[in-house]
Amino acid sequence: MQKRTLIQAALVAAALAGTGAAMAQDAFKIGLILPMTGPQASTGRQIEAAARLYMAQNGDTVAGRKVQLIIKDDVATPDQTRRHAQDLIVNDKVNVIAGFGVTPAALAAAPLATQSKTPLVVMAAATSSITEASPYIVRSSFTLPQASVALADWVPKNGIKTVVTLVSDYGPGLDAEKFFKDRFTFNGGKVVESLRVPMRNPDFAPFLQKVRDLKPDALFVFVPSGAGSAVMKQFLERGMDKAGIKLIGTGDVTDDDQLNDMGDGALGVVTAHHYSADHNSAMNKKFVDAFGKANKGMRPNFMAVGGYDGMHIIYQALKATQGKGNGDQLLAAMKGQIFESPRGKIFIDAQTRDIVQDIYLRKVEKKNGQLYNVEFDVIKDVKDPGKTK
Ligand code: VNL
Repeated sequence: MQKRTLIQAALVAAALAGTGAAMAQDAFKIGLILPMTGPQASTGRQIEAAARLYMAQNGDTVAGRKVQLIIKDDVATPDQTRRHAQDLIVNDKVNVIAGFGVTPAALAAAPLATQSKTPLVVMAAATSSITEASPYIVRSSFTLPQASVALADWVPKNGIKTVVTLVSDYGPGLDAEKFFKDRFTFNGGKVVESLRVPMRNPDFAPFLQKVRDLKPDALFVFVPSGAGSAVMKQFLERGMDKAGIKLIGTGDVTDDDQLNDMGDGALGVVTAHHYSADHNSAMNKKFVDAFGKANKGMRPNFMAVGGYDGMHIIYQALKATQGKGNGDQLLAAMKGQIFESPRGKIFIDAQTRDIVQDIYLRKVEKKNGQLYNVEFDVIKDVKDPGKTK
């Protein structure tokens, strides 16, 4: 044989072998759509780090399939979310789409999940109604009603009778405002004013001035992850704490991604949430440790835990379907999962596809020179109070 023919034959053989190998272990693709840049970038950074940690700890081959992450930056903008979701489903032929840093992003992708029968795992966004936007949505994060109702039960038992609410003016903020107010009022408290700040580039100053003038016992705040330190800074600069107004909220405001840099002014702030990096369990200690080691000392926040658990839900579904499940079969295997998360035991309600979890009351305290949300009470197995059915 000519040298040339030999080379050609070798190339053909290699190509055939390549095809065979590719067919045997056709990758299982997870399209992760996250805000990697822009004001919500910390959410993307936390979730990407958590997803990569999960894969490093659990291997990147499941039931014989190589798992591949494809990360797309949507800058938390629904138009870009939709474009990426379309591209991932049609061109990359992903098996699952996941991530979704903000509510408008999750809602933008929902119809595409339905049309293509692709499971969509919401790892961050937390407006109650999201899971109703498509029967293919499963959530590993939390809902604002879960956290707000828990806080509204604690507050009136602790000397707070009047509250002003201050929320970001979009889905999760409106949920927080409504569910806090309804429960607090039912418990005999009074919301004297409800203020809403724009989601994008909020200037809290005029709102905080108004709160100072109204002088409630407490200010209830919801702002998305990443905006908490700006609120805290202006709250302290205006001397609101010295004027006797307590800061309370869902745990988004004392986000573990920023808390340690907020300074001692944050001490004593009480919030309700599903995850604290300080959560006392063997699994969480291991998680926080490994997360820090893999990410230059970064502390995981509630977004990270949503990403980590979302990956677990996907891995378990892939295992349960022996690596061969189509969209409907994967979705069926995601419903009803129960497992231990770094936050405690969690459960994916098969009926609603939403997460059932413990909600903790926490107070900012100093431990070994660092600020933490220290859990002091727990409400077990909280379903989303926002579900209408
Ligand atoms: C949302 C809810 C986003 C809670 C958040 O941070 C958050 C949302 C980015 O549903 O848009 O802390």
